[in-house]
Amino acid sequence: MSHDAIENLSHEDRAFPPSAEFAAQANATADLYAEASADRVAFWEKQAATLEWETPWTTALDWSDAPFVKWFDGGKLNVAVNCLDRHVAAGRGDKVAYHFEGEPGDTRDITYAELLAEVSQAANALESLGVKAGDRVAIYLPMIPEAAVAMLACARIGAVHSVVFGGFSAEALRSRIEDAEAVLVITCDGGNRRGKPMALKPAVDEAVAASPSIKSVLVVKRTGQDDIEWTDKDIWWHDLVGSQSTTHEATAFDAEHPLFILYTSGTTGKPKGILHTTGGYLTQASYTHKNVFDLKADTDVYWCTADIGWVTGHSYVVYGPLANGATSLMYEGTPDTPHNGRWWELVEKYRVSILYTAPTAIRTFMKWGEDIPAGFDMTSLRVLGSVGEPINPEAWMWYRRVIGGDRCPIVDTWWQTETGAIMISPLPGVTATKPGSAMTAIPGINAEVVDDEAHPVGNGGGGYLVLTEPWPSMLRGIWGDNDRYVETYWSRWKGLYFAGDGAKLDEDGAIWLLGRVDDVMNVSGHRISTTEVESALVSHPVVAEAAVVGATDETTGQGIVAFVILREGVDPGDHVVADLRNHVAHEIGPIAKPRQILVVPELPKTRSGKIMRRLLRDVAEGRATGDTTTLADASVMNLIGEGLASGA
Ligand code: 6R9
Repeated sequence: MSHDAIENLSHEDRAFPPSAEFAAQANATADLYAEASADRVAFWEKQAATLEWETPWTTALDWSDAPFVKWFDGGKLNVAVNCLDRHVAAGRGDKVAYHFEGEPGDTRDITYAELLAEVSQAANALESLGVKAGDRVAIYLPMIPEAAVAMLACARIGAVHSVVFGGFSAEALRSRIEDAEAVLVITCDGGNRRGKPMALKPAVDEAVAASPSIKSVLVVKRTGQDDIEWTDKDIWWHDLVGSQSTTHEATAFDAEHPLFILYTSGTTGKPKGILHTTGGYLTQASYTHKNVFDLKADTDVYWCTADIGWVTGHSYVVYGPLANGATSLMYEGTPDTPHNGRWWELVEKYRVSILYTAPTAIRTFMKWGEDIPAGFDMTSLRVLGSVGEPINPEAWMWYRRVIGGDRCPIVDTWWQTETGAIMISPLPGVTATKPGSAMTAIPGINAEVVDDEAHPVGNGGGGYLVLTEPWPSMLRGIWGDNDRYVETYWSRWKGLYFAGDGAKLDEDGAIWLLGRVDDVMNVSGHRISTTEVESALVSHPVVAEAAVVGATDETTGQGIVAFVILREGVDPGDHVVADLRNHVAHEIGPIAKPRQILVVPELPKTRSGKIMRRLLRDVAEGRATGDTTTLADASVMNLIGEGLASGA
């Protein structure tokens, strides 16, 4: 496979340094970069030492069997003890760990002491079912407190959890159970979604019927739907967990003991079970959460809107915040129920000070209009985060102005399921941020942008993002498939981790993520990223969201085809398409002018908000659409088809 480096086309001059006031109180200062580059491994040892270890490690980093790594070898710790017991022991048991808000408006505040008691009960319950350290447990739950309890109970007894997003199908659940040979499923009757109960149990019944490895199914009662079927493997959570002792003696596990598997889609059909372990993972989740979000555990109310079915939910709803003793908000439902201001109502109600969400959500709010957030008091906010996709400069500016009141630093955080925790991000009290750039690798992390021959492209160049040194929270492999691990991430260039993302470096050395390399188009020999064209489209006042794909073109190799959603109230009119084509040509250059622009009502997205360009490519090239099982909402492709048929 040979490609020319990506062309560095667009240009951004705006920069937003932190205020002197913010910088003066920030957890992380510029010294952190100097400290980490002076001795990277010693730097990570210092971060690891902020956790509670039962036995200290003997070797900080063992990279002798690369790309298989060991961090903090010889050390022993318990993740749940670090997330719960030590805070309670330090007299912080009455502090709220989660403010839970259900979609119907039911609420529950759970303190660290209460969470510890509940996790202890759940740990006892798992042991009573015969679950042992190293066994795999599938968790298939909506965003309810029991999801965090179930994960922590597994961690406490050394069982390996595999969280499967509640929106996934029975078949997706079954194949993940099979791959990990899970012995237990933790699920519930259903969750609340857009004002209605959404049943989960039927999918579990179907999956478990075809999964001989499953011995029991633990069922949380959430919606109280009375129409659920009951099998002889099913046990009510409240019966079994509720009757256990609220204390549980935790044992410490090796730093490299497996903590969880999380499946992520690969380029081929079979999902990859990304494996994370204990000590290094918790070290980096906790360090990044404290420094990237500037967490002040005593005063902040932190809200990461991610679902626990996504890695962001693992590292930044559960492990990072709890390791740091934070108070978090957890919300069950969708942003549009019962009205489009629900999130901002929650920010006002709980005085949320740190908000971490995805560009897709921000662009949706832009489409709904800024008068909605304007109706709420959001002066409590002080740090804003973004993750999941490149954030277009226009969405970044909107986030800063409308949500952040022009006052909050934005941290655009690049990382992956595989990296376990944040890798590239501004530090909010240090970095002068540029709208749309994740800026630079955080202290302790080494990233580079290289060309086909693995040569650094240098400032002003474009190519592939690689990581050049092992990091504590890196994946330890793909469950049951070491060869695929080496092949997927380490075989393209020796000694470099290939992330699969295109990136460019600007004149100042800031990193601009350009999307997955398979999303890069080749138009008449120019390699143009979908992200740049999408950002140009979103910078036009009538556009709310855009997705761009390269469709086979007889003359140019690939032609640029854009799918756009217009902002609320905009009339598609006669000129819009022509105006937008010219706008892109003006913003980037005539080479990037889309061959075709289609106005659509929705875009196909995965659960974590990533646009599935593969499906749009099918539309653009006039094919039947391929596998849609990972779509968050499977009806979207029909909407697009109908929109196109009606002449949009
Ligand atoms: C955390 C998460 C990983 C892929 C990654 C990249 C994209 C994530 C991004 C970003 C640009 C950011 N991505 N954060 N692209 N800027 N700030 O999203 O994990 O679901 O495994 O996806 O997401 O393409 O390679 P995961």
